[in-house]
Amino acid sequence: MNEKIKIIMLGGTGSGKTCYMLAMYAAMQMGKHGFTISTVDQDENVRLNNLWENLIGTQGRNRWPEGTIQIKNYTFEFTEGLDSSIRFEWLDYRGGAMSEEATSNDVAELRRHIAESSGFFLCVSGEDLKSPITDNNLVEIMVKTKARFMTDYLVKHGKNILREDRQYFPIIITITKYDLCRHRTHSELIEDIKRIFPPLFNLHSHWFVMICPVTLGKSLAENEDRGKIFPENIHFPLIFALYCKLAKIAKTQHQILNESNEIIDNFEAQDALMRFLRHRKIMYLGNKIQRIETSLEKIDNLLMRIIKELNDTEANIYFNGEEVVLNM
Ligand SMILES: Nc1nc2c(ncn2[C@@H]2O[C@H](COP(=O)(O)OP(=O)(O)OP(=O)(O)O)[C@@H](O)[C@H]2O)c(=O)[nH]1
Ligand SMILES: [Mg+2]
Repeated sequence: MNEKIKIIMLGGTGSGKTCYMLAMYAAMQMGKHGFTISTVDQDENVRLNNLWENLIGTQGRNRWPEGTIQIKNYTFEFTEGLDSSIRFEWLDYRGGAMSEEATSNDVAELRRHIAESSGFFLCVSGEDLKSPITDNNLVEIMVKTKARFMTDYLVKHGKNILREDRQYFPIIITITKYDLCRHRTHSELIEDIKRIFPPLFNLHSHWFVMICPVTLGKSLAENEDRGKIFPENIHFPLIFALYCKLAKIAKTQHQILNESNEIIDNFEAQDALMRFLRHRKIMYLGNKIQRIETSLEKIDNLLMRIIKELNDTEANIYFNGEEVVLNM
C-alpha cells in the first residue's frame, strides 16, 4: 500500500519556494546523500530537470525560473528499503495566493491543499534576516516574511491535529537563500526565527519543528546571476518529513502487532476444541505478524539512517519549544 504525505511550503512571492523544490529534487534524485526520490510522472521529471539544468548551465538573470503563475501539484516517490512506497505531494503555487481572498481558483486550491496537509514547510528568505530583528523592525519583518499568514494557517490547521499526534506532523522552517544571512551567527538566526513564529516554540505546544538553513550556493550572495550553484542542506527538510511519517507508520504497526499477539496468547489458553476451530485464523495472524515484523525491521533501519543523518547537521530540531536530539 502506498502511503501519502501532502506537503505545503508556505512562503511569500519570491521567497525561494520553486528554486528550493528544484534543488531538493535534483539532490534527492541523484541519491547523493543515500536517500532517493523520483517523480511518478515522467513529464514532471523532464520539466524539473530542464529547469534545474538551466539554473546550473546558464549565467544571467534568465537562469532563474519565472515566478510561478500556474499552480501545479508534483508527486515524488520514496521507495528505498521499504516494502511499499511513500509519496510526497508537493504543491508549487504563486506565493501571492497565500495572502489573497479566495476569489480565484488557485487560492481555493491552495487552501484545499493546506487543509489536507500532513506537514508544513515555512519558507523564510535569508534576505529578510540580513540584520537582527529588533523591537523596532519586528512588525516590518513579519509583514515582509508573511509570517503572520503562515502562523494563522498553521494554527487553524493545528486545531484538527490531536496534541499526541503533533509529533508526527513535521513543521520545517527553511531559511532559504541562507547565503544572504550566513554572516550572522547560527544562534542569532535561531532567536530571530523564534521571534517570528512564537506559537511554534511554546512550552506544551507539542509542535515538532525543524529549523534548517538552505541555499542554492554560497557565492550567490555576491552574484545571484553568475554565482556557482552548489546547494547546501537541501535534503534535510524532506528527510525530517520522512522521519515523522515512518515514526507514525511504525507506531501503527506496533499497535497491530500487540493486538495480534494478544489474540494468539488468548487462543493458546483455550481448550483443544476451540484451538482446533480457530486454527485457520491463528495461522493467518501468525503470517501477518511475520510480515509486520519484517516491515518494522526495514522501517527501523531506515529510521536509524535518518537519525544519523539529521543529528549531525546545521538543522536544529525542537519539541515543545525545547531543542531535542532524535533517537529511536
Ligand atoms: N541568493 C540567493 N537567491 C536565490 C536563491 N534561491 C532563489 N533565489 C532568488 O530568489 C528568486 C525567487 O525564487 P523562486 O523560487 O522563484 O521564488 P518563489 O517563492 O517560488 O516565488 P513565487 O513563485 O512568485 O511565489 C529567484 O529568481 C532568485 O533570484 C538562493 O539560494 N540564494
Ligand atoms: Mg514559485
